[in-house]
Amino acid sequence: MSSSVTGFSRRKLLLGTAAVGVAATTTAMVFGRGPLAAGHVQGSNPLKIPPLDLGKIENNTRVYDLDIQHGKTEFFGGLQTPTMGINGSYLGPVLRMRENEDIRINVTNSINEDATLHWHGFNLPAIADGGPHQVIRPGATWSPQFKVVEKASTMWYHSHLMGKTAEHVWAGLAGMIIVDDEQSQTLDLPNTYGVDDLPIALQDRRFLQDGTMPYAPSMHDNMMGMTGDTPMVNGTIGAYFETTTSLVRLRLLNASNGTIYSMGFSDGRFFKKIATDGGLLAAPVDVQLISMGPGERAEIIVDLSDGKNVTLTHFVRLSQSEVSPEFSFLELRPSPNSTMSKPISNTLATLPALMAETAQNTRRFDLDMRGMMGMGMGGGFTINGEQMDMKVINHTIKKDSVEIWEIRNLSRMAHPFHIHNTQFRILDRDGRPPEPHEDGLKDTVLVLPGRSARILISFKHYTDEKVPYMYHCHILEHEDAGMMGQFTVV
Ligand SMILES: [Cu+2]
Repeated sequence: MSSSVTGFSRRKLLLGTAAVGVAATTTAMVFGRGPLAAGHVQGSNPLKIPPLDLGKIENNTRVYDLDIQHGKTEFFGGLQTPTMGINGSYLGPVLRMRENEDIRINVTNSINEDATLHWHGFNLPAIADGGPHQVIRPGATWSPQFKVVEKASTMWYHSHLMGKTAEHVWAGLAGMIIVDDEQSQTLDLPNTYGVDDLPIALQDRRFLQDGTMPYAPSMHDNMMGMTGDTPMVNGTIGAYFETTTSLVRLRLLNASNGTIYSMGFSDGRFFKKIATDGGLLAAPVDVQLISMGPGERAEIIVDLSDGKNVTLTHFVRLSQSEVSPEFSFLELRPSPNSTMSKPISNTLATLPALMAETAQNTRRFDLDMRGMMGMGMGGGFTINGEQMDMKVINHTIKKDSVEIWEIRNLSRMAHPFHIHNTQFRILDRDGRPPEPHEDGLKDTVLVLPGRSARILISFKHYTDEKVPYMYHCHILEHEDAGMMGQFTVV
């Protein structure tokens, strides 16, 4: 593909995933001349906004019907790319639901192979989780039910089939979920879907000349995570969006297989981060660049009242103070007739104080890669020296217990560590308290090489003696290669 096809210039990745991971989260980074000189990049395709799916109410339950299907998607003019999607050819609808609602999701598998759908970020019964043990056979329908106990947040769903998560997500089996709650709806925040409140699923893909994007990872891809040279938002390459309000809320989701994004704007402008993975922060935090591993979400508010076009961009760090634009994801074009938004609320949510002393137990999780030189498919990635075994329950946890999990990265690349069935808080990173912009509810924590993070975690509401939940690296190639373990809550 030539760059003229997309309207965005594309360059080779300057740094591998590990090196990109070094671009740690920071709130006061100085942009070098590079990105400023580069300016904003013009998009050529209107941003695709996934349909909003509110389900339907049946017997006080909100019911969604999802269909996993094969499809063909036109990413480039005139070329049909074989893909997979949910209720469509690529990705899925945005499901919207409220705290305390009972929901049921009827998931029909219309592809010719097994699949699952995992509800990433939710505290829910193990049998409803949609992990590797809840396989949906071709032609079958799976109907998990659960009560939404989460606060207002941006969650997501994706296939989580043992050994095939990476391939399925690459093909398109993922979608976003928006949770609302009563308190959040009284806040002054942009909240009109598709107008000033936008779902932004960030991905990168690698295309062949014929327009196909086969999942064919090399040895290097299996080690570093499968990455692409073509960025897309909601399946839109070279996306632009015409804004009509001075403030816009972007619900960022890193839905890539293996790329750690450092997200900011082409002119280096500051923006406000208002939410982490599992909900709103206590207060908005001003940031210039945020680091997001695969699986992580961040809600941000960008101020466009200066009327200037600006591009949502993934940067790579060149030095302590210099970054270079790597992927131009989305051009925002303020309409000259834009309306002034209300200033956003200064207080967003009430988060409980972190009390490490309430923990009854500490567990350690050592992330490592061994024998990298001779590593073939499926080898090399371990947690506490072990690889995922569907028949082994690695940890049994008491319901309602509070624990500290210490995640240590002994390897030479960054790993986003995700835990099912819970929203946790970061206690500290290498002994230092988390920065304000990540001091909120999390289900995935990015741990850089040689670093560690301690999290405070509890397991509420549900028990199941037999059916486990997963914890794993969310670089999907690592997960599929065994960097995953299982726990039950009893
Ligand atoms: Cu990993």
